[in-house]
Order: sequence, then structure tokens, then C-alpha cells
Amino acid sequence: MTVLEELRQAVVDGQAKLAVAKVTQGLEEGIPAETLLQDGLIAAMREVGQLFEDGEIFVPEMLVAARAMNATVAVLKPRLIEHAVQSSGTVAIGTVQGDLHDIGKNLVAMMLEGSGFEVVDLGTDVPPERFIDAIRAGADVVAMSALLTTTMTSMKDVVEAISLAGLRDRVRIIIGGAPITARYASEIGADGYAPDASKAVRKVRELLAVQSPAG
Ligand code: B1M
Repeated sequence: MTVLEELRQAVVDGQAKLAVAKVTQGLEEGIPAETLLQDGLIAAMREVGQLFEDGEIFVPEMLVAARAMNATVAVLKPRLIEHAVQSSGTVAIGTVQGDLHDIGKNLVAMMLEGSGFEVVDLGTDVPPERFIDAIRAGADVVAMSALLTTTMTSMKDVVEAISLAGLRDRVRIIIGGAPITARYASEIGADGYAPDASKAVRKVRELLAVQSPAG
């Protein structure tokens, strides 16, 4: 088995220590951090989702796999972020009400932070009023994540609540997560959608008209 395969298997099996060891080995062997993330960790979570869907594993196994993933992301973090110094704006990010999935949201938050944005992480299961409080406290962007088809509709509630509070002109709204599409974003009146964490950074930069370091 290659290191990437061993990493994938360790995460699927929920073996956090082994997964951390495999990420470390992969880095030592010169595998780029982005490859370890995409082809190791994210691929493993996809496999876990499939096993769950097929009834071969249950919620506890999904949970330990998620813990293994989180442990390895901590090791990769310094290699994934760009270390920008100047603040480019404030982003309030959260997983919407009713939804507890936070791995994707945490990756987006980490990449934004590494790219020079101030990030206010509202956590998971975030009700609309907490996003509104964050705008009142100065957030330039509201970033929402949802992983369930049953919770993605909460994004619309947040957009509506922001409009009702008279704050829509003060903020840009970006959404993402596995069931989300660009079409859904425009349907609910969000300003943007991104399919992954690095594209989320690009989209936020675009929405705030911030130059990327590459120009
Ligand atoms: Co759950 N779960 N889960 N789960 N879980 C899914 C999402 C599911 C697809 C599994 C499946 O059936 N195949 C399914 C949803 C089905 C659906 O709605 N259509 C599901 C289900 C059903 C459930 C429960 C209902 C199970 C139950 O209790 N019976 C339950 C719901 C709990 C709740 O939220 N109320 C549940 C619970 C859990 C755990 C708690 C056990 C655990 C989460 C732990 C945690 O997050 N701390 C869990 C996990 C791990 C998964 C899977 C296996 C993996 C999710 C993940 O972390 N992926 C998932 C299967 C899958 O996704 N294939 C599944 C890796 C992560 C990096 O990807 O989050 O997509 P993702 O983020 C990406 C992009 O989407 C994007 O960037 C990220 C990086 O590239 N992105 C954004 C995300 N947010 C963004 C925001 C942006 C921009 C981009 O801008 C703001």
C-alpha cells in the first residue's frame, strides 16, 4: 500500500494516531499537503460516507473517522495556509442551524485565516440571529456551511433574516457544503458559492475585491 492508501485506511478505521503518523510520513516523503488533504483525508471521508450509506458502518464509526481527520488536519495546517499578515476583512463563519458537521467549515475557516482574513467562528448549529449579531459586530462576510439536505434550507432563513434586519447591504454572503450548488446560492439570494476551501478563499477575495498575493 502507498502512504496515501494507508492514510485513507487509517482515517476510515478511525485510527487517529496512525493517521497522524501517515501524514507525517507523507510530508517527509515530499507529498504536498494539498494532496494529502484531497487524496488522503477528504477521499477517506467520502469513503466513510459511502460505507454509512450502504449500511456497513453507523454514526459512531463516522464520528471516530471524523476525529481522526481532525487530528491530521492539525498537523497539516501550517503547510496549508499562506501566512498572510495583513487583515483583509472579517468573515463570520458557521454551520447552519440543525447541522453538526464541522470538518469542511473548519477547513474553510483555516484557509481564510491563513489568507489574511479575520475569522469569527460561530461553530455549528448556528441560528440566524447569531449571524446577525456577527454582522452588527462588524463582519464583512457571512459564510455558511451545510452538509444535510434537510439543513441547507436554513441558509435561506439566514439570508431572509439578514434582509429583514436591514443589514443585507452591509454584508456579502457565501455558502458551501456537499449538497450546495451555485444555482442554490443564487436562488436564495447569496452572493457566492464555493465547492471547496481554496475556492472559498478566492470567492471571498472576489466579493471583497481583495487582491490575491499573486496579483
Ligand atoms: Co454525517 N452525513 N450525519 N456525520 N456525514 C453525511 C453528510 C452524509 C452525506 C452521509 C451519507 O449518508 N452518505 C449524510 C447526509 C445525507 C443528506 O443529507 N443527503 C449524513 C447524515 C445522514 C448524518 C446524520 C443525519 C446521521 C444520523 O444521525 N442518522 C447525522 C446528522 C447530525 C447533524 O448534523 N444534525 C450525521 C452525523 C455525522 C457525524 C457527527 C457522525 C460526523 C460529523 C462529525 C463532524 O463534522 N465533526 C458525520 C460525518 C463525518 C459525515 C461524512 C461521512 C463526512 C463529512 C465530512 O466531514 N467530509 C458525510 C459523508 C460525505 O460527505 N460524503 C456525512 C469531509 C469535508 C472536508 O467535506 O464537509 O463536504 P465537506 O466540506 C468541503 C466542501 O463541501 C466545502 O469545502 C470543504 C473542503 O473541500 N465546504 C464549503 C464546506 N463548507 C463550505 C462553506 C463554504 C465553501 C465551501 O463557504 C462558506
